Amino acid sequence: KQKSVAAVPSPADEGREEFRRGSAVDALTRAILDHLYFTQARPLTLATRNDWYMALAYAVRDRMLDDWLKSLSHLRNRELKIVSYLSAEFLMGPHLGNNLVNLGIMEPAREALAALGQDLDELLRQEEEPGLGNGGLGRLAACYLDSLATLRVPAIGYGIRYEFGIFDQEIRDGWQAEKTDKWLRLGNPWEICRPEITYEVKVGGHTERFTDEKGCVRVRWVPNKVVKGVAYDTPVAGYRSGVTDLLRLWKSEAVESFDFQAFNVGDYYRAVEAKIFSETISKVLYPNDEPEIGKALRLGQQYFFVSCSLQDMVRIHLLRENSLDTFAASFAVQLNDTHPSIAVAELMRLLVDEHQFEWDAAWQITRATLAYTNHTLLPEALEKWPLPLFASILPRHLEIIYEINRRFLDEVRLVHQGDDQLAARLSIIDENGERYVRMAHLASVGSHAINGVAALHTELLKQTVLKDFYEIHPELFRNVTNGVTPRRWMVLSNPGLTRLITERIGDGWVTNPDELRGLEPFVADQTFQSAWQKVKRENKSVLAGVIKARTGIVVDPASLFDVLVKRIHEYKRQHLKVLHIITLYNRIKHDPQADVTPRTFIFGGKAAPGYFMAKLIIKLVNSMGEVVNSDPDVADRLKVVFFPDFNVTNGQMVYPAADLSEQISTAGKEASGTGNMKFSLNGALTIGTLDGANVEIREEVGAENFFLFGLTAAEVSDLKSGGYDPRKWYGEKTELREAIDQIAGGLFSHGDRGLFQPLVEHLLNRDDYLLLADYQAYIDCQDRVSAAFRDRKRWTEMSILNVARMGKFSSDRAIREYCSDIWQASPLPQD
Ligand code: T68
Repeated sequence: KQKSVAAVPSPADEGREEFRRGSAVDALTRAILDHLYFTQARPLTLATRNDWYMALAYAVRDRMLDDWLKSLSHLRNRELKIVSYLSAEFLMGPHLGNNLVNLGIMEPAREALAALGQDLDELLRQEEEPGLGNGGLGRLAACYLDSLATLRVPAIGYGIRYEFGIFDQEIRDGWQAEKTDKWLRLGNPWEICRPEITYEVKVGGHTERFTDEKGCVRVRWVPNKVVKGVAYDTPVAGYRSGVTDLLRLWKSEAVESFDFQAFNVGDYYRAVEAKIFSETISKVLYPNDEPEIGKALRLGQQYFFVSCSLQDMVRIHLLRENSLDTFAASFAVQLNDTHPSIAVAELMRLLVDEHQFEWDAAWQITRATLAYTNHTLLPEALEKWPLPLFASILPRHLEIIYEINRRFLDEVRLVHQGDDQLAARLSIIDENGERYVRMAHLASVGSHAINGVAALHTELLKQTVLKDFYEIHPELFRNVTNGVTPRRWMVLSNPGLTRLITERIGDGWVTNPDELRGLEPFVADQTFQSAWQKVKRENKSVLAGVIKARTGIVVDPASLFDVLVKRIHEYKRQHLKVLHIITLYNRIKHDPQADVTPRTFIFGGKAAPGYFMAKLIIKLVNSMGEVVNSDPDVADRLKVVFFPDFNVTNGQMVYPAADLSEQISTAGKEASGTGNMKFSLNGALTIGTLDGANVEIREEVGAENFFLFGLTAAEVSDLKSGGYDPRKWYGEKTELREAIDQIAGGLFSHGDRGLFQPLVEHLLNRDDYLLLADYQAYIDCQDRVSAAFRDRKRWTEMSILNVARMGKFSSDRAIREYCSDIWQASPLPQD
């Protein structure tokens, strides 16, 4: 028992140390100066911009601590279920601005800094964003943490503290060049290292059977390596909710005793090798938005963070209760795609091998705890691990998976007697040719709920990749349409629009965006329309300035900003957009007086470093842009920009400045999309296919406020099964043929016919994503867009209605659905 320390003033005493907690300008000023001196060890005269940024960040973090420590103490409260979001990626974006918004201290902080001769916006730009994710999936995890904290749901996001996040993209001679992301270089003021919260994780080796003291046969895993995971905690503040949740990321290190034996016999290098192996695990994010098949390190990363996280949950649970029987009442664990799906076998291992549970009891707990979100239908993107590789890293888990599979298939065979095909299709082990562990099957068998991320996606999931699972267990399936946080994606990134909206309808919409409907009465209001246009115009001017600075290209803020930003992928069809631009270019070339609506085409997005076709598409955008931008006939009516290094920070500038949002994936391929929501929330109109969440966005904003084109998912699959021949379309559509011939003929490659040959060949001979079939519909729809943009009043009305009707796509709504339909988790009571 601790001695009473009542005589010592506790830092938690209310009223004390105002400068550590207060949000008034002078409290903040004192706090910043204090950190500059005592934390950064800088006198005013020598402080760099980074010192100021760090001092401010620490001052802000201090203001999160009371809520945070309160939340951490709630973790011990057995009444409360904790949501545990397991994700290999958390694409948090810069923390400072978001925390200022959520704590409600943006303006006092600005004033405090101004008094100190500092500009808040400059310090906001100083932060290197933690790019610990590839794209939508990682960003979704970040939006969900924001909503969990805002809704006062106790939650922990568990992931990996990659030393190097997603690479920085540069464009050299039109090609993507990757630069290592060194986000930790200048320090990270938001995280707190917890050197006492560490777990050991075994790797490799073999298993042994032994009889325990009670006479039961048990299994012991004898690894050939052990690594240590150390917790790094980052607070995630809710929007004025009084709750701060936890992002706990694991860094891998060598265990203290690393290869002591080798050390003793003087084998220094072997000892150091073991250390290097340990530290490699959390070294770098795989920069691929598709799984990396057969990469041992990737499987090692997945197991590493899952094992640390589950061990941590077991520890927390045992602080609450004395038995693991009730584990599922303490934690709802969500698997963000299959990347953490090894959790199924790991939780079984912890319960059966380490805590002596009977198999059936352990299985019941495991399934009651876990739930699985699927994010893709692309067959090539479904994770699977070659059996020999899997066995060499996780020998015990493979045995457990065999046992899970045996029991599962026995049940299947019992109900569907004689259907061996069905059992083979459902099996966790793929036995067609080389043998694999199918992670989506493991996740599905081990979960009590399986969800897709948009209505269409969930339906297709039930009809395609998880059809057999749906047929045997329809009750497991749910849809939870994705959402994004209005705090980062409106309040922080679009202060002009936020102010305008709030002036009219108050600020309730920030946590209850259905209130945006209150804007509808103003759609036709002249003053409101002008103010609306002015905000958009200012956002466009800001972006134009940044574009000029980063690319040297001058763009006109009065032109239609037509934006396509997302990872580069053939199914997302950036090259369909290229065909559109070339078509407009040709119309001008054929008739220089042609009446074209001036447009600025803005592309952005990273290509996986090993994805050749995606990189070639980037080169094509840039090469085509050079020709179009410099042609005197075009006379600046069309401008093409590739905005380098699209990330969260840049997204915050781009979405608010867009007039038109391009969501043009082949129907049935984009699981949901979340960029589509960010655009529309910021008043851009969408041109899109009936894919992913576009379907629901269109339903909400109204068909008349959405530019729809293209084949439906059903038409896509019919066309493909009827033997699709892209050459037929090429032969029939003159403008299309002209554009493709120009790419092939070297018009955009200084006469080099070889450069884009792979792309052209792909389009003419395979065209997996049906660009040619959708081309004419796209062009015709774009012509309607051009006409609509000329009617400013009508366009503005459509823009206002888009914002007013987007409430559904708040991540708060999505999190409420997860809480009630999947997690059975509830908010903390108000204190
Ligand atoms: C995206 N997936 C979906 N994956 O493509 C998108 N994958 O439609 C959806 O809106 C979003 O998830 C959120 O649900 C991804 O972003 C990855 O980034 C990824 C990374 C590694 C391995 C596989």
